[in-house]
Amino acid sequence: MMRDSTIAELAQRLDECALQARDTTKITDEHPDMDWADAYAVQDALRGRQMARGARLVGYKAGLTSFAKMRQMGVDSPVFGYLLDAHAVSDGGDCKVSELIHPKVEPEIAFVLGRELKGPGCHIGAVLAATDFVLAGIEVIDSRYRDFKFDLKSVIADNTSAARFVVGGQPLAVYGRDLRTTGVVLEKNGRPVAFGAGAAVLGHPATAVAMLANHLGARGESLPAGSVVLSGGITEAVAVAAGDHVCLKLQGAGSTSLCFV
Ligand code: 0L1
Ligand code: MG
Repeated sequence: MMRDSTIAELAQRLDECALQARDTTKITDEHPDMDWADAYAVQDALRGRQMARGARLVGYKAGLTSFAKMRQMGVDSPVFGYLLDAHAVSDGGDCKVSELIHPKVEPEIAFVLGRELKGPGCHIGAVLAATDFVLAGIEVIDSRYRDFKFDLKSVIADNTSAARFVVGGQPLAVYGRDLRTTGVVLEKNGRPVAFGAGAAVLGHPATAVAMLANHLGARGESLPAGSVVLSGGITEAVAVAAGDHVCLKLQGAGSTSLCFV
């Protein structure tokens, strides 16, 4: 186990990198013995710092849930993080590139929960029963690590690269809908750049939400009613720069978009 002072120091470093839009080397370079509990302890300390400044927790995310993402990042299991009000961009709104290091976008199915979801023992059925509706979601990821080079423990500490997200305004009920075959098209500057369907995420995106609830349950936490949950990028992440307009179409749920300025 890492010392509390080391955890606090690492959280401070990652927090300052995000605030100042500057990168750092991955923390396992200096702490090769960091374990999974340490990694999530740094993430917790980071969240604690942000909430002490007044941020509000609005949701959670699962990351690296598709084979495309796992292959892109050279890792082999999902990771979990949190979403704050400061991460939210309004639908069609602007995202300032000067506040970020090297942003990329991912097409996601966002779950909005009508009921609390608490592990252990969550499965697809429990997730669908607790889900009010899903929305089209675009996650903007921005690793605080140089050149997006990290291992799983470093990326967990860095809140799984969470930076910004936007969701659409057309809710899609999950009852009677097969989210595995629900398609997405991600467009950059009016051109389609990535396509996929929900099954790209662990066979069914609700599986990612169940894994997240079970992960939180093991730590004494749950997914509260009203949470938004990003279930993971359906395709590889796409790099963006100032001037780009990104739009995601989710079959049956309209679209959502944002402009990088
Ligand atoms: O949401 C994600 O899939 C990102 C997880 C962290 C890895 C990355 O920065 O791509
Ligand atoms: Mg993501």
